[in-house]
Amino acid sequence: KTKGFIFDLDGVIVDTAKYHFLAWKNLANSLGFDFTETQNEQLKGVSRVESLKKILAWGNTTVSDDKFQALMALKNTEYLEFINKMDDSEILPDVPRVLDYLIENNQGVSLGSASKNARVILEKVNLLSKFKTIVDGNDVSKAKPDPEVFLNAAKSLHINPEDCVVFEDSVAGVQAANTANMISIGIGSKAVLHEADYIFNDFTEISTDFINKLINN
Ligand code: G16
Ligand code: MG
Repeated sequence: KTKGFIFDLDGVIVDTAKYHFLAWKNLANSLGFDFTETQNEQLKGVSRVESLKKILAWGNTTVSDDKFQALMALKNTEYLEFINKMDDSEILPDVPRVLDYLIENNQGVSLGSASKNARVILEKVNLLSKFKTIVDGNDVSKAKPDPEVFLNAAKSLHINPEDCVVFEDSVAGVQAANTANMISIGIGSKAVLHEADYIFNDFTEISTDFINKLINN
């Protein structure tokens, strides 16, 4: 049977989550406040606009619409400086093994990311050709935990949501997958991702047996 396997990007395929954190932290510091790594969990998987809204609220700061746009642009410029230095050494462990296994077994492989920089990052790490379809921050209007991005990915693969599996590192993304009626697989810590159907620290813990069960269930 052909199932849909939808991969989140930041924090699942590559550890760009650390670059988002650094860039947002520098921005907050420049505005005169800071936020913690625990607060940062709430930014994962969330769109650029929603992230800045949360950060400004944490700092009890309000800005004009023009300033808001300027701050988003500033953050993205710094983020892109990190991205431009990336290469395939930054692909997270065993991601290529799982991607290649799914492709060899004729499964639908799609990207479902909130990032507007998704294509650039996949090109940098040489994984663009692995994905049959890509749905990213340029294609959706509602940020995770809204299921829009994953429902669009399922549609792009011509596979029913019930036959899709989502790999996610964020709370918002796991919630989006669950709302979309997909199997959610959390990549990261059990303490954070407890709403997921399955949780693994990383792809090295995902066996061929387990993937076969997902394909055949
Ligand atoms: C990612 C990150 C989020 C980030 C969002 C938008 O989503 O997890 O922290 O805010 O993309 O990114 P950009 O500013 O590059 O458009 P995902 O869904 O790939 O984890
Ligand atoms: Mg993510």
